[in-house]
Amino acid sequence: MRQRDTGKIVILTGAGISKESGLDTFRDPDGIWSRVRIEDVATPEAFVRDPVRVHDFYNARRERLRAGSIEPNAAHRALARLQADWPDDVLVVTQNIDDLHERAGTTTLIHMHGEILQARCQACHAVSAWPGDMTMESACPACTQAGDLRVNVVWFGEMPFEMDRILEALEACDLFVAVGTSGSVYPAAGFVREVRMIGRAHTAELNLVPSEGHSLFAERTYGPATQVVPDFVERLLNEGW
Ligand code: BJW
Repeated sequence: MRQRDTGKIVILTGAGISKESGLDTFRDPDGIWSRVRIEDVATPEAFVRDPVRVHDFYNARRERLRAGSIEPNAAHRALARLQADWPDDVLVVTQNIDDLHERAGTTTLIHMHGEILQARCQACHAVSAWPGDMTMESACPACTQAGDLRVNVVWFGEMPFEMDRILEALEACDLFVAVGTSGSVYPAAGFVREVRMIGRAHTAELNLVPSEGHSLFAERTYGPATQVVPDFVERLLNEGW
């Protein structure tokens, strides 16, 4: 393991890190929100109104994720390597619901917007692994009740997961890095402000193009994640920040 002087690192990732693995982003011109409306598939109201449509939307994305061609890319692997080298100091907070960070080897990871490969029972609140299709007939593995399962993701208007743990890590960090996120969805979009308010940490944005909050980052590097993330990690491991 390499040694260095200081610091805790929080890395926030978004859909851009999985783009070169073959998964769509949301707000790019060819992104998911160019094909479906948020109000139809990604709110609790949409699920009440038309659960079959919402299940179908996530079933199709689950099937895509399971396709043999979808693998972690060099950016996921670089973050896993950073965490393996500095296991006590690196927390990855992802907005992504895919499992590519885990498959790359990242272990200290928060899925703040949930996981598409999990089901949550609205009757007993149990969370279960759910690799296949989900329908209105699907039964909860814990309470056996059918018809109450939903995908375990965070829709608009719902509270993201593990916010207390995330805010604590942001307060304690010395380096905050945002990778592949447009900075348009809160509370994640506000993390850089939280970190700056405390005033100690270095902040870096790695993205294809400047995000909405780009001017808040002290350091900005633009290019495909598979190039800029491994370069950034190599620099961190060799020179620190
Ligand atoms: C590349 C690349 C390559 C491409 N390499 N880069 C008014 C003001 C402020 C807030 C609100 C408001 N009205 C409502 C709100 C709150 C709302 C919100 O933020 N709305 C905004 C639209 C304004 N937020 C919420 O409701 C959240 N909950 C909440 O706030 O609870 C209350 C609370 C209060 C206080 C504290 C804490 C909580 C919940 C948000 C849930 C978001 N859910 C989704 C769907 C999840 C399930 C699913 O996947 O279907 O999460 S929406 C979608 O957006 C998904 C993503 O995680 C999220 C962020 O998107 P992301 O990852 O940034 O993707 P893109 O596509 O936007 O950007 C990709 C970037 O990658 C781009 O910049 C590209 O350039 C780049 N890129 N290729 C590197 N190869």
